[in-house]
Amino acid sequence: HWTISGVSDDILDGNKVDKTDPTRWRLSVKEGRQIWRYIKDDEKLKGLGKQSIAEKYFLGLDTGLPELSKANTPKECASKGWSFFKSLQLDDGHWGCEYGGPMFLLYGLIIAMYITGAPIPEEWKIEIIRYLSYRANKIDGGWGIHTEHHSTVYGTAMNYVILRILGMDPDHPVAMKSRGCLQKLGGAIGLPHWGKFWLALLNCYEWTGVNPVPPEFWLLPDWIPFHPWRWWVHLRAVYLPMSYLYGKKFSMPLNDLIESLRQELFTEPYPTIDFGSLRNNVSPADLYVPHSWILDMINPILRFYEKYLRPNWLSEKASQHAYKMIQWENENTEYLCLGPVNIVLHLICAYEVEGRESFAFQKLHDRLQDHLWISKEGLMMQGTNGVQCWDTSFAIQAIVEAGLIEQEEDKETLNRALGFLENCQIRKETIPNSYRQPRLGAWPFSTRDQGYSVSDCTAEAIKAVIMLQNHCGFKEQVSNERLQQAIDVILTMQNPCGGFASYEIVRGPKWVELLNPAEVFSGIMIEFVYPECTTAVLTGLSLFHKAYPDYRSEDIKETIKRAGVSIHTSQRTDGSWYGCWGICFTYASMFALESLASVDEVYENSPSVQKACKFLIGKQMADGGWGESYKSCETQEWVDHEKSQVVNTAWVVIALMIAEYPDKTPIEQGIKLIMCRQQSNGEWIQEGIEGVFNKNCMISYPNYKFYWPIKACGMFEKRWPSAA
Ligand code: LAN
Repeated sequence: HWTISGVSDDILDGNKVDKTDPTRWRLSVKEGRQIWRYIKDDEKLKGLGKQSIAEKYFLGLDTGLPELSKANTPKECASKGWSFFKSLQLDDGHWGCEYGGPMFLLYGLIIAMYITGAPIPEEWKIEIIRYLSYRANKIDGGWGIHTEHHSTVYGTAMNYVILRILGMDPDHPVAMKSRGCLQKLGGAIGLPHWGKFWLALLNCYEWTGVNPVPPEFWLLPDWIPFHPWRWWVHLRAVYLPMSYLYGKKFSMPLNDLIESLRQELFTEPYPTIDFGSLRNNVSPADLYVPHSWILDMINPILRFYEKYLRPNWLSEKASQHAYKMIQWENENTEYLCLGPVNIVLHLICAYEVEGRESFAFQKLHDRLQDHLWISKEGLMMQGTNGVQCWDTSFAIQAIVEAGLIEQEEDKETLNRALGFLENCQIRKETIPNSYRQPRLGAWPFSTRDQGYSVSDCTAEAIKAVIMLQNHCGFKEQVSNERLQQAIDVILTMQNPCGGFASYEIVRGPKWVELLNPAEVFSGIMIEFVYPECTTAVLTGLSLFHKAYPDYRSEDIKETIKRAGVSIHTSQRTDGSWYGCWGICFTYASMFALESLASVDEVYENSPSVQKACKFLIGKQMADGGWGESYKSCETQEWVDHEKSQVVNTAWVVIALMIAEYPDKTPIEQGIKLIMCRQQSNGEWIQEGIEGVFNKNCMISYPNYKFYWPIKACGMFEKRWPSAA
């Protein structure tokens, strides 16, 4: 028996939805593992004591931090920002955040739990309903592929399904409004591939209407240029359990709710729908990457094979092989899996093959909560199991570069952050032959358990470690030998063109992208060389080389040289760089200019730096700031945000300073904007979303609004000290 205090929240036009008592949520962290628990028991709650400042902040409660006077100088602004941000550090030394944005993650969790009969905790139900209700678009009640997107069939149909599984009545105003939106968009027949696939698992769509995902691809010889081992890790990881379930044509048994959903999701009666003719039918509101003609040719061939040629033994063999690889992925990631999409598919596979009582099912089930985060708007599923390592590396670098290590307390904070990075470094190889990049010594994006090496995450962590241990005299926690291991991994990751991709070297030819079946994501089939990854590696290697000139000196110099070439070739004619992981030109251009400066290319001596600065200066807004819309990522051309953004402004200001842009005025104007947006307790308020993947889906980096402005102000102060 437990209480739902706040009782209800007003959402949209006075509609009420339940909420839990925010003071009962507690975040526990261990080695980066973040688990939010709802404490129902009063005694236990008392035993746990008061909520921390961080917990209160994340839940939108009053943190009780003092109101300070407005900062008068960039230095004051940086220190005030730091004193706020410092108080959000978690017990194990890292910084956490809600890693939201994508609106296509929760449905996998809820459908998978529903199919497998895993009980969904009451507090999850309440808070997920609240989150979705808050996040519904005000105009039409639907959802897009991410939180700032227009309503699409994918977002609306799948999130509607969640509401219904979690027990929302179809006559509830929130459900009615979103259903109205779905009907207007033409109903669930316009879903992209993944949506159709998941509804087929739920028995709300016929398998005849889903384009093939044959497990047999895994049995092809490795030399085939489009063999799945050559695909981008994320597509590969999602395709694997999908192909298993597709091979089995798995569907849950029909029940009343499913019968009812079959009526609610479509505009025509379910039995009259000709699913076979709808495989390629995707609503215009959703479609981002239309099929290539090659894909449209291959799909019917695959269907023909399935229907008339496929021997049973072969599909059985393929399924078994796929399941073996699913087990490898489970073990390689301590059952966390690469991300939120494949873990929930793995759960269904483990249920199908080994049953609910099995070790695999239990372990995966336990790891679901690693992907959840509670905010003031409710419970969401995150893009990964967190941003632990990435945020902590940047936080350290920002504080060092802002010159903010002044008191003993700062040292302690950073010492704990360094300890966290030490803990995060990957120290074990994967199961042999599991198609993985060597990872010993690398750093991941989130936690060591997740265990996927990423080129730029490794480079940023190396930078943070060197700054503290070698430049600021911190006690060594990461040994030289282990730093060298990290360098060794990075050196395995350079591509022939000199650039770096995200998790692995590029394994397949570019034309494989023509097989992209996803319809809503671009650049998903294979790894590409990304300017941000290349620049991070270049800066990391330069810093390492200066600190350890004797270690693999020739290899490093050569790698740096070739990376430099790649950065120059990826510069666009207008002088900017297109950002693949942050929004957008401001993000990539900052990293690019930082890396060029690390090899002594600055405004004075480099025409490409001059061009880049000119580009950035040309985008300054009347209030002195910079603001870039997420539409830049979609259209690949600069689109102004309607308002200047603190984070974009910080990126540009940092870029201009690192590039040694000669005119102080625009930089100072940017700094003033950052200062005037700071709140009296030292924080900055969340503005537009900051990150992106696959060109079409945005994702938030809430800690960017802290460490980038702090770094910008601190760097400004170092260059132009304010009069004491
Ligand atoms: C991320 C987050 C971090 C990001 C950076 C380190 C910033 C980047 O420089 C390299 C790529 C990487 C690691 C990255 C890749 C794609 C991710 C994992 C994400 C954007 C977070 C979520 C996204 C993942 C693909 C979401 C699930 C969706 C699918 C289409 C499978």
